[in-house]
Amino acid sequence: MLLKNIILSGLIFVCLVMFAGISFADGADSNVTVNNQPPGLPAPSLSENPVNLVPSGTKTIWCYATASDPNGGADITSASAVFWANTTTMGDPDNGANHYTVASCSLGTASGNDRPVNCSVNLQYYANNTGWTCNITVQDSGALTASNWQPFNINPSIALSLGSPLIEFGSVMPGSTSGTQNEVIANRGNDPMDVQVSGTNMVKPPSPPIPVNKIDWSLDPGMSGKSALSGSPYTITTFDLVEATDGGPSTKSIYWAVNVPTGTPFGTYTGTITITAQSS
Ligand SMILES: [Ca+2]
Ligand SMILES: [Ca+2]
Ligand SMILES: [Ca+2]
Repeated sequence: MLLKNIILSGLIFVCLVMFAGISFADGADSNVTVNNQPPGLPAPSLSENPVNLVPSGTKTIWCYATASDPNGGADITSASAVFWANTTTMGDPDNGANHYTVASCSLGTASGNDRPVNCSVNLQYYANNTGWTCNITVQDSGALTASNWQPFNINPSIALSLGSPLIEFGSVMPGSTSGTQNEVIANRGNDPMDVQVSGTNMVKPPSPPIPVNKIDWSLDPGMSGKSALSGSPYTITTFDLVEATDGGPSTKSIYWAVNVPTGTPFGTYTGTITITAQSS
């Protein structure tokens, strides 16, 4: 009986060792190396194409795409973009007329392997009217990258601003000519421009008006080669005012004088001179 118990105990003991031996298999380590895979990027889209600029201001456009990464969308950690006119190359320095770099684009919320990328840029009003390219580059946490690009166009923008809303000829004796007044025209578009000028009679009812053709304009401060203003628009085709640059606005003056006919009653006469921008 005692021997049986000893043997039984021994068997039980052996069984426990075997059981314990099986349960030790739960502690084995597992190990796999997941490789970093490069991100992917489809051709981006533009928020507007062709782009219509804002005269005198900046126009914000977006170049955007949904990047993906086999390691999950969150593996995409940064994005940058370059917008350049086809008169330059991607590596050229930035310039408001033709080249913009966006060092850091915004990344959307990762979803599965995808992550939206949005690159916005503020284009100056003098950004060239030509073909452009937007290139986006995304990078993952392992510094692997993907790039893609999309062409787009910027429309011509023809616009001007006036240095003063009022041309004051001052006090003039009947039968004489006013001093010469200067109106500064600034090119607020992205292409060389001419101007069209027209005017109205200067009036002070019930007095007879000062006829519009008594107002002269010239591109010369000495009024040489002056022309009489008319109610019909006249295009000054030699104006040829180039577009602005990063260095500042591009301006040119038109000079004005009025000849007051003899017999004009005293008082203040007012009229309108219209100056509009034209494609040069
Ligand atoms: Ca990756
Ligand atoms: Ca241009
Ligand atoms: Ca011209």
